[in-house]
Amino acid sequence: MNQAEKTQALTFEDFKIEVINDYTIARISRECSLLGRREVLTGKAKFGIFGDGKEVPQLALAKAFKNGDFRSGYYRDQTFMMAIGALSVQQFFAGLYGHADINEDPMSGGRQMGGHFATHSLDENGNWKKLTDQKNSSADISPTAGQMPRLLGLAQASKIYRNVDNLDKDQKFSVKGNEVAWGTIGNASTSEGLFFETINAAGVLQVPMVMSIWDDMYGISVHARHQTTKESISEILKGFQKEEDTNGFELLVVKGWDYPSLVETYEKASKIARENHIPVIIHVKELTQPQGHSTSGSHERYKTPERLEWETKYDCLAQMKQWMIANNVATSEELDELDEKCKKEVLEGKKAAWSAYLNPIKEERNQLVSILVSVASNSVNKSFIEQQISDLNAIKEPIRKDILSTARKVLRKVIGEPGQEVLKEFISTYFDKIQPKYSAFTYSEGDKNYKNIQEIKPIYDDNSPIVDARLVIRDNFDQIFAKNPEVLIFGEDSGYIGDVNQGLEGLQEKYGELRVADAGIREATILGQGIGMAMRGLRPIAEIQYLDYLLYALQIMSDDLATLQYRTHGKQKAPLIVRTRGHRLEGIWHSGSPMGMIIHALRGMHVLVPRNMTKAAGFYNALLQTDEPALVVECLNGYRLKEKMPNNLGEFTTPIGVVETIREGKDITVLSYGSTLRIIQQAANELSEYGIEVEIIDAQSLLPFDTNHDTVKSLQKTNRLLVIDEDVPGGASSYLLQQV
Ligand SMILES: Cc1ncc(C[n+]2csc(CCOP(=O)(O)OP(=O)(O)O)c2C)c(N)n1
Ligand SMILES: [Mg+2]
Repeated sequence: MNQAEKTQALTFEDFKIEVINDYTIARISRECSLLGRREVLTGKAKFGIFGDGKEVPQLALAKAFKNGDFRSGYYRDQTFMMAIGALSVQQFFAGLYGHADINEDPMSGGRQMGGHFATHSLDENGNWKKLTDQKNSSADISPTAGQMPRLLGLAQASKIYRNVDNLDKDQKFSVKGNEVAWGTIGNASTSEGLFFETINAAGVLQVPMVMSIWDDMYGISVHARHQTTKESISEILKGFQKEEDTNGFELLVVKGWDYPSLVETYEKASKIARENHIPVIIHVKELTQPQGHSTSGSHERYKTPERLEWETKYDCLAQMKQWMIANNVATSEELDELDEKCKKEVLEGKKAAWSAYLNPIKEERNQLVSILVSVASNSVNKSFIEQQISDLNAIKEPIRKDILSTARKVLRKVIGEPGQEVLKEFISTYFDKIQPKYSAFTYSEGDKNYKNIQEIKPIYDDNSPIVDARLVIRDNFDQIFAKNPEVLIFGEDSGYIGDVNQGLEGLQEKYGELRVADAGIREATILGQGIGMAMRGLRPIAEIQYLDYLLYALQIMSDDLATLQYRTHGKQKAPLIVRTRGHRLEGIWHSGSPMGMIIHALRGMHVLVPRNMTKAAGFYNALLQTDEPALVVECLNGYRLKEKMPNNLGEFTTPIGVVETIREGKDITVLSYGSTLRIIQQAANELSEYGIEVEIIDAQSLLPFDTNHDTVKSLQKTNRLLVIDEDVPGGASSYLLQQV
């Protein structure tokens, strides 16, 4: 061999190794799906939804995926997660078993079903890791297409980092905006409005987003003819294609079993999106679902024999194998041997996951049993307790409920005996130890929790002018933008005219079109822009024009934003501020105050209802010090009222979770919030003429509410409570009553 031949041979060797490595990952992933289904059907796991039939395109995606990039996808992506090194076989099974330990199931610590993937953006102390040094996956949610709005924001962050100065000096989140946000979605889920809303917005914004559509012609049992016009998503998306001198998308179509074409397509897409910030859609056709949709059914019920036969032949792994043999990458025998090896590896990983899941519980059982043995020795109920011990020991695979209910059954019998105290102690320490595994991180548990924010009062002097209240909020935003380069705001009419009530007047001119931006009329994706950008270290403020229209975004706030810290066991966060305005009852949609609906949907967020613009400004200043998502509802009829301009704009804070007594009185406590307070104050003045003194409390913060219990203290004094608001009967006022 001469040098040239040697180099060529070497390159071919490298190529072979890479392809075999790819195939191995895909094969292991397939074996996980096959064994995973069996684990569910034999009762070890409750439900399984797997990535079989979608392995090969995910290898191609993983090859094009670089450090700093983000995925926003759905439950089919296990092969991708394995290929980027974020999911091992043992972790895959830990997720399937719902192992309540974030070190065992790094996707969610057992909080989500298997198939909901995530990487860790935060360290043990809740601080950002260097996201540009790792491959990132935003945490999946179950609602189909729910990953789309967030994807838009993840992509937009790159655009902001590339074009706004003085951001991210340490390159923790971005290296010059070179990161791509990769979306995945099933063909049927493209029927959702969120899909189309996101595609349109990405075309307008021109952000580095690559959207893969895994097309297997079905959504559970429902065929493409019921899902998609022309039965082809790429056909109908053609109008979004970029032409010379227009914005738009690059649109690529590729067969899901064609490994070399997939690798080429993904490389191309990556380059277009990364370098030029042009979004790309990849329609990956001819995929299959070898085991059907999930463990809840079998696809023989709805696929024809011809379709099933086609799926066997065009199974992407079978096709990749054939291609490898045809191209001398490996022989058929070598691949069969490799398949066997993968199968063994998966079996071992599964076993390890099951022991890791079961052993701590067995250990807890042993602790209880040894306590019960000693309790029994001094008890008149000895034989009853011994029976309980033997029943508990007989359970081959105990769960925590078995342990706790045995402890309680025995406790009921030994009331009054010396064993009572030991058992009570066991039960309460068991709860203290175990409960956080299931409930921690509904809110941030780091030092940026709202409880750590100091209250700073607004400062006035004799010369403080009295102004239209909108100027207080505007000048406060001005300070916020000047001080914090990572803050940006966007919404309908928020840019050029500075919002419908001119609370942002002149700020676009001052801070640029990227930081103070107009957005299309598309509330869900305005929210998604905020979520995605907040997940990449920016401090977005998403503006929803009126409270009445928050409902379009409520689903994504509830499912995605409010659950993020919880569902990742504190490993991801999106400290997004949502700004809106409402209250004042003027019609069905202009403008109501459906606060009950909102606070019940948004546990995991703060919901704040400032009564005036100074209070609102103080909330924004406070929220920027926390790392928790929040909704601020300004009073729609408050912008033209007069308020005194504070001297310390951008600094004073309104405390979160603390009420304010705005009038003292001894006869009745009236609790309210927002616009109604002014009416109540007038009524209180009238009542005073009749000798009735009303104590008025402004709730200000509905979630969390009154953490100092000041309302109860007032009630102890007055013995009477009236809760007033503009919501429907049984709405937020019922919540307040329940809290008090
Ligand atoms: C909003 C919503 N509606 C219904 C479901 C139940 N569901 C889960 S997956 C699915 C079908 C999705 O099909 P497709 O997008 O083609 O993905 P595939 O499973 O075929 O890969 C449905 C209806 C859901 N998770 N969310
Ligand atoms: Mg499908």
